Amino acid sequence: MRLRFFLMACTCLLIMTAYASSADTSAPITTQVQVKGLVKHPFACTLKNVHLLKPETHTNLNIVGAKGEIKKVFRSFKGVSLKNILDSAGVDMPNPKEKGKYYITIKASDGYTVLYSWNDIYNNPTGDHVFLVFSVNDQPVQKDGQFVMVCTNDKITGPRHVKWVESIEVAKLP
Ligand SMILES: Nc1nc2c(c(=O)[nH]1)N[C@H]1C(S)=C(S)[C@@H](COP(=O)(O)O)O[C@H]1N2
Ligand SMILES: [Mo]
Repeated sequence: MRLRFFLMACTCLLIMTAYASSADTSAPITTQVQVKGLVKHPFACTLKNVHLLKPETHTNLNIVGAKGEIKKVFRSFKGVSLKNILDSAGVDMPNPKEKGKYYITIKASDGYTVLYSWNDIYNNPTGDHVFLVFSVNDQPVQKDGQFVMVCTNDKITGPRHVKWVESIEVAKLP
């Protein structure tokens, strides 16, 4: 009887461990964000130097899924604006007539990718609403981190909420 109980307990434990690992779909934590592509000064953004990029604190942002469901609540968050990041790197645009061809891709370590056009960031209110976030609700971003990006004026904020950001790249259409 004791043996049967022991074997049953072992089976339970095994199933639980298997379930826990299959439910863990998180991508590798990234410790730096490469700012690269068509920029004059490529650099790696880290928790050590992010403070040089004028961090801002904002409150009350919900991460909302496609069906309108609230997935996460940011009562407060700290981040640096994508525009400040791009200004530090210096977008390399020899011919300003081609500004409409420039875009910025935000890539995550699981392959998830989001883009902004140069005009979204520099010629539209959206440029004041896109942040590389390193702290949420007074805690460093850990499980989804160390950096996530958000666009706070999106109606549906989920799709352009990027977890595990690993690069910000400026590119240009042919
Ligand atoms: N790196 C990465 N970021 C991602 C995703 C993803 O699969 N990978 N899913 C997106 C989607 S579809 C939504 S709705 C939001 C909210 O997801 P969360 O509840 O997992 O934070 O994250 C977005 N960010
Ligand atoms: Mo989603």
